Order: sequence, then C-alpha cells, then structure tokens
Amino acid sequence: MASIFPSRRVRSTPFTPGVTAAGMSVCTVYNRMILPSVFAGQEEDYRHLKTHVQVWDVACERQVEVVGPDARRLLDLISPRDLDKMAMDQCYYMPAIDRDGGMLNDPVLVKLAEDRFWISVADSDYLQYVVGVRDALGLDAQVFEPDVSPLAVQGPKSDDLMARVFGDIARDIRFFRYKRLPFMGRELVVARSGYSKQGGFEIYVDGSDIGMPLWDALFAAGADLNVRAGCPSTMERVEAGLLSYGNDMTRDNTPFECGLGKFVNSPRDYIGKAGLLARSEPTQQIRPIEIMGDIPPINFAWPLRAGGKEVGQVTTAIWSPDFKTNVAIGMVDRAHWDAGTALEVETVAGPRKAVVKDKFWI
Ligand code: THG
Repeated sequence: MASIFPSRRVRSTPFTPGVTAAGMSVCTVYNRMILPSVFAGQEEDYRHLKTHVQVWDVACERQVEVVGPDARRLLDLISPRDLDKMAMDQCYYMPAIDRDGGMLNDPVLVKLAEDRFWISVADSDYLQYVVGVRDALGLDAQVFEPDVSPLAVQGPKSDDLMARVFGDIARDIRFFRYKRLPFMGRELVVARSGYSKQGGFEIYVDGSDIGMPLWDALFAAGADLNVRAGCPSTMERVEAGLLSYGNDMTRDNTPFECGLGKFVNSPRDYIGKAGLLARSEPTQQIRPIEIMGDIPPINFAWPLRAGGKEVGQVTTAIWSPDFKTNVAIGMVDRAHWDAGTALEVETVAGPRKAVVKDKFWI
C-alpha cells in the first residue's frame, strides 16, 4: 500500500515527531488527523499493552469546546444522557444522536465548569452539528475546537508511570473522573479513562507546544517500566467490546441497537427524544461473535447468514492471541442474537462458521 501524501488537510499531531521516532509502521486517519495503528506488530503491540505500559497519540480524539451562558442548555438539547448528577470532575460516555435517534457520534463528555464542557469526539464531524443546533436556536455559547490533544497512558503499569511524572496524586483519580495536575507550569486535565480495558489515563494536553516535552518526560520516567509507544489495539478492544463509530455503528443505528441504552436516561426534552424512544425495542443489536478458521483483514461489513438468509453483519473481526480464536463484533437480528446461535459469515475469503457469544471476552 502507498503512504499518505503530506498535506495540511491530513493533520499531524503534537506527538507526530514522537510516534515517528518510535517506529510507527501503519497509521490511519481519524477526524482528519493521523492516528497510529501499528508499531512493532499488531500482536507484539497487544502483548506489550497487556503486560507493561504504553503512551498513545490519540490527539485525533478532538475536543468540541462548548462554553458560555447557554452551554449547559445546548448540552441538555443534544444529550440523551442525564447530566444533572454529573460532577465537576466527571467524564460521561454519551451517545450523540439526530432527531430520529440515529447515532452521530459516541463521544466522551468532560465537564470543566458549570458553563464549560469538552465533547471528546469519535470520527465524525460532530462539531458542525453542535454549531448547527446553536445557530438555529440562537444560543449564547461558543463552540470551537481548542488546541487540546489527548495523550493516553494505558496498560497495567500506568499508575506507576503517571505517579513518576505527576506525583502519587495521580493514583487517586477515580474511573471517569479527572484531576487538574501541573506540568511545565500548566494545569492539565488528567482523567482515568481510555480506549482499552488494561487500565490507564488520558492527559488532555492543553497547548501543542508542551506535547513533545510531556511525551519525552513519560519516556524518560518509564524506561525501567518498559514504556513504549502504542495505539488503540483492535485485538484488545474487540475482546473488550469497545465500539468504534463508523465501524461498529453508524447513523443507521440507535444507541439501543449498540447496547448503549443505559446511557439514554435524560428526563429533558432533548432533540430526538421521541424518535429515539420510539425505537427503544431494537430489532437488531450488537453482539460478540466468534468466527472459526482463518480470516482475512476486514474493511467492509461481512454479511451474517442463517439458513442462507442475511441476518446481520460482522463489523470488526480479528485474531485474538489470548483466546486463540477470531473475536468479532456484529449487528445481529433479534431472531438470531441469542448466545449459542450458530451462523455463517461471508468473509472476502469465503464463508466461515460463527457463533453468537454470551459476553465479550474481557
Ligand atoms: N477517550 C476520549 N475520547 C474519545 C475516545 C476515548 N473519543 C472517541 C472515542 N474514544 C469515543 N468512543 C468511546 C468508546 C468507549 C469508551 C470511550 C469512548 C469507553 N467505554 C467504557 C466501556 O464501554 O466499558 C466505559 C463506559 C462507561 O462506563 O462510561 O471507555 O477513548 N477522551
């Protein structure tokens, strides 16, 4: 495959010199920004993530900042999740929907002040939707993309590495909460969160200029912890059932179909509430799927069949070194979604036997 032609349209990140020097061998584009995909090798990266600690350039998780007198009103209009109990130091996984309940994004919402939020978006132009709602209603809030780039520290030794750079106080951060911790004279939002189930943190690096200094500080402090550059691992995130917008769900799906119904609890009259609640009994839903035999890489949805009839699609599939089988995420029709149901998946390399699992692997 060819490499990416350099241009201003495909953005580098504050950490690009770091990931380049660390041997990024494959990358993708996410929110029009470079996202590393592989360093030493998919399986080696996965094993290292589960054993040591990695630093991830996830600057492509861009922030949509909403600030001003009507910031909370704007959030209440677009959030199906009840924000009333959201604490000042809290992060919420939040389905973002249109008026019909179709998923537009699945961001992490960060509450910075009563009148100031970051929407940490997945790969879609959600900022434009938020601007559209604000402008249609004439709300008094600014909506923009600040110079803030998340850097994730993930893996079982994350607490040890973070304590060395930010002090033992980092160990006290609770899941999906954050503290403001100083680095080079700036207060950075440091949350216990991240796109893996190996434990870890996300540092919202406020100002590109301190990106490489922070990168270098983490690597200098973690040499004996075997810290390495890493990136979200498809193997690990499918084992964990972490969803990828654009892969596992699109605007064609509701949060209920994605198993995100527990995040639909706002008592308010948000945009799309009626449309969404009318679809609260889904006829298809995301399921863990095991696939037998050798499978090729997946770059489009593979049809799932039962008795020759299409009953869903596999949206992500990959070999799991730990479970020694192919793990997958699929969208499956109700009549076939029970655990234990035998299906056939039409891969590009031919049909394979598959089975619906009762839960994800980790
Ligand atoms: N971190 C931040 N921003 C992000 C992502 C992230 N933006 C893009 C993308 N990832 C958004 N998607 C997800 C998907 C899953 C999770 C976070 C963001 C996640 N889910 C946990 C789970 O499903 O077990 C926890 C959910 C919960 O209990 O609240 O972490 O990774 N900053």
